[in-house]
Amino acid sequence: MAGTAGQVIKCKAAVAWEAGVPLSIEEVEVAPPKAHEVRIQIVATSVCHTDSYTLSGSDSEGRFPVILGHEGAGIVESVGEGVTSFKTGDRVIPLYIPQCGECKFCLNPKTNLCQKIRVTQGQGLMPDKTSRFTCKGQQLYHYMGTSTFSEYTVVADISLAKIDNAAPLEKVCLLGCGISTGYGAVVNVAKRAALEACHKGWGTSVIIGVAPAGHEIATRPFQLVTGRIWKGTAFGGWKSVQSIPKLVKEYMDKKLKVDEFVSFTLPFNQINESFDLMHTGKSIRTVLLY
Ligand code: AHE
Ligand code: ZN
Ligand code: ZN
Repeated sequence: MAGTAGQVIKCKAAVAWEAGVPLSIEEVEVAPPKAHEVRIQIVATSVCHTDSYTLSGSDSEGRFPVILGHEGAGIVESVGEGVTSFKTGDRVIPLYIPQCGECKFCLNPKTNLCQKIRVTQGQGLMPDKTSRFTCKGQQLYHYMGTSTFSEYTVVADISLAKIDNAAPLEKVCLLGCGISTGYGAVVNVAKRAALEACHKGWGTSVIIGVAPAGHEIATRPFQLVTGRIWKGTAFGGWKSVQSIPKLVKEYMDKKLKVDEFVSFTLPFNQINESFDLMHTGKSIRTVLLY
């Protein structure tokens, strides 16, 4: 076991104290993992539009103060009681859609939306309804079950994929959301994007983005009457625990491109700049290294 197992770890994190305010780099305390939880050292994380969406205050589930971040990769530091699939030193990618393997959703091949811990995850808490993060004496919320904007984070053991130990974490972190979502939407769910652009009679349009609470989308019924299919998907439809290691392998075998999506690599302290680079369209993804 690591020398830090069982102890509170003090480390660097980007804290969102309130909506609409830039993140602040703070020293936070990360409690040890409880039963069926894993504490991870995040080596690399990237920023996704959904982090920005939640930071803006538009996310109906957004809670503050919080440690955002859901696209990361790291190394297992220690595991809680009853964890059998992971050990210290394993390379891992945290999963904002878990795969418990036993809920009604996991047992249905039509969906990847495991619901085992969805309620507490949406509340910004671990499955036992508590948080592992504190800063300046205040409890911080978790985010999407991952909180990768912290040098150390704690996730449920069903929210983690073990990957090839040789995979470059500063690249495969992108498989935690963006690339998997876009790639999966195409290969698992559809071949086209906009409903208007998809083929009359059989084309499928897939919604993958997030929208502010209360916003709606509309189309002319004609588009559907004429056989076009309109659906949505999260995380590209991948059943996460079993699929992410395969996507990492596809990347290692040079069958899936990832490096091409990394526009910049910056030190973690420059996280607010990576939000700016994303908003101004200068980056597809900025990878942040701790
Ligand atoms: N809390 C949000 C939900 C936002 C949402 O749709 N999230 C996507 C992931 S976005 C990745 O960049 C998702 O997978 N959702 C599945 C789920 O169960 O939330 C809101 O707006 O309510
Ligand atoms: Zn995302
Ligand atoms: Zn499940």
